Amino acid sequence: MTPLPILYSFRRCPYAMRARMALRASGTPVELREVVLRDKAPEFLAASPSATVPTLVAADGGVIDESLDIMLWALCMNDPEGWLAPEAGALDDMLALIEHIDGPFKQSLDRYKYDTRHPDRDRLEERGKAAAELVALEDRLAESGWLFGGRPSLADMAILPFVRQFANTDRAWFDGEDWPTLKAWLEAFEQSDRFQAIMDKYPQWAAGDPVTVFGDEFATQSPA
Ligand SMILES: N[C@@H](CCC(=O)N[C@@H](CS)C(=O)NCC(=O)O)C(=O)O
Repeated sequence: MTPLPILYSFRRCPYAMRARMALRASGTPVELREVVLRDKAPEFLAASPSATVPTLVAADGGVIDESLDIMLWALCMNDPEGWLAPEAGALDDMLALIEHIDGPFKQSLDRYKYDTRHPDRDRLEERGKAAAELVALEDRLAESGWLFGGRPSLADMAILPFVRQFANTDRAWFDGEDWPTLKAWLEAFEQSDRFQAIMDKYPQWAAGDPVTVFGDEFATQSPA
């Protein structure tokens, strides 16, 4: 039997979340290896050039250590929900928006959330910059409910984990802002069966552990 692809993942990492969402949507089972960032397994360090999660090791040994590339890898094989072919706009439009969120938005989010690491920055100013990006998303969402039309696409699933991270930094403040469609969009994501499923908890992986199959409801633990 061909070995499963291996996904080095960390439950709370938004990059790993988006990769796990796409693997589920594409119906691609993987062997999940939970990484603890302050105690990275030697096998993970040997496999991942960047030593970041998520990292996927394909059955042919190829390594992908960028979350968006893992999403595209899975969805190019199988995309039953049409995440790569949105109702409105095209793949390039989605990639441009994702790049913007991964860039300026994520930078402000980090300076807001991890403000003690950025003593030279004003936390609330950074929150304001990130919020301006979310207001732009609200305008898009108000048109059709999702970022590129009336159903979820790659862009929604790549971006939502970061909006969630932003919201959770100060949920009371976030909930008090006037972005009703954005809030409904985030809530639909957080309440979805798929999101719940990708947030299952796994113990830290170590060599010799039984294989944890992620993406196959009927065989979550099978002997190595
Ligand atoms: N560009 C990468 C970024 C991934 C990333 O930065 N992941 C964080 C965790 S959320 C990480 O692994 N950091 C390494 C560390 O903390 O040692 C991707 O999209 O996969």
